[in-house]
Amino acid sequence: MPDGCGSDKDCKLDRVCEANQCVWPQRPDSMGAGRPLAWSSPGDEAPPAGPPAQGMFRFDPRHRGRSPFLLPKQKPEVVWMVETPAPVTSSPTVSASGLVLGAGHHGKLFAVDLEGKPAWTFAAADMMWSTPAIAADGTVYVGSDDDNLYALEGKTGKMLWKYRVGTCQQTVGIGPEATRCDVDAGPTIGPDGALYTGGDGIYAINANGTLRWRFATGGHVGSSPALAADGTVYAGSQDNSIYAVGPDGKRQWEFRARDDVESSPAIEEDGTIYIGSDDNRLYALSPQGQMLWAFTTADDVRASPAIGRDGTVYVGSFDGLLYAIRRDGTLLWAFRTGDRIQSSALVDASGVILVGSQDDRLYAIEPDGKLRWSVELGGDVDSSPILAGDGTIFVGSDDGKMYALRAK
Ligand SMILES: [Ca+2]
Ligand SMILES: [Ca+2]
Ligand SMILES: [Ca+2]
Repeated sequence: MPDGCGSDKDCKLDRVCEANQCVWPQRPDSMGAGRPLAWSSPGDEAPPAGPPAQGMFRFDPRHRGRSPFLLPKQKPEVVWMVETPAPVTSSPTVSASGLVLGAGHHGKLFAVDLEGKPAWTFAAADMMWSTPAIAADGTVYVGSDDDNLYALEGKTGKMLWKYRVGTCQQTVGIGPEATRCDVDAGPTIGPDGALYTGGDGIYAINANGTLRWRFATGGHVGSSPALAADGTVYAGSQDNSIYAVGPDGKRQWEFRARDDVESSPAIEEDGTIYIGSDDNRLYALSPQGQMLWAFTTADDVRASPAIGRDGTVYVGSFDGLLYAIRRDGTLLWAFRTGDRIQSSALVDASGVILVGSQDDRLYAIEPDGKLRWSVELGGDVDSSPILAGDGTIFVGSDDGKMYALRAK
């Protein structure tokens, strides 16, 4: 009786004990699905009617990287890991039914339970950099370098459909034509279930796998689109531009950075868009596409910014520093790690920041910039960590492992 329980205390995460079984409490809305592990924090805009907050890259369509949960005070330990033969750079995702999903460069999406026991795997024809997304109905979406966006049945991993992005003549392997149409971006799920991702442009794909619109760009889009409350879609491209695309798929504006934009945008409550570029800058743009300020670091900003509840923006740079930047674009503090930062930071409910570095460590940093703890893993931590309701942290590493860490 693995799920047997006498009280709610016997149940992991936020499950409750009913009839001696640990079950997910029903959500108070009409969705019918089990309660997600996280919603956007109180005071945020109402969450979109659908996906749980950790059901996609950066937790929700605004991409603020805010967790409603608390990071452990004490240094956590690895409680289990999933081993794969290739780096895991995408961010894990936790489903409302208690599956942890990871995707790796070995080309597979793997689903394990909250104790790391394998549930299913799905193999694509090429590497996966994409963070899996989970819709309210349990459908799992992930992209692959084989140029497809896949929709999978959440319980079994069975493929429901695939959508081929672009018309690249070579779909797999390396080289410009093999990579131009890669689906690297973790799909963003909109309130109506539409999926936003990138390839040889920005794509909006209906929940049934048909194309809603494609917005052509001059370069590959690896940036995961962010979706504003009014339906505007923002994404960066390797053509150096940041685009705003209307719900109709038409261009609203284009902002030119000075180098590739691999970072994914985050949208502040007032509509300000934050995004990094290989030109070493973090940009703050108005909803009309005007530059409010640019903060210059010493190397590429590929990570996606997180926005704290007080408006502080947190982003790492290839210069090895995690920056905390005030709303006006001035530096609050910088925290030095031992190598490049590609990982996008998470902000917990009390403002503590969690980020990985290529020095192989995962750092928890207090809101004042002081180190709380760090944990050494087996390789670069480019993956963006996520946090579950019981304080468990899930993160991938270049050593091929997806880790679960928990404090005693
Ligand atoms: Ca490809
Ligand atoms: Ca650069
Ligand atoms: Ca390293």
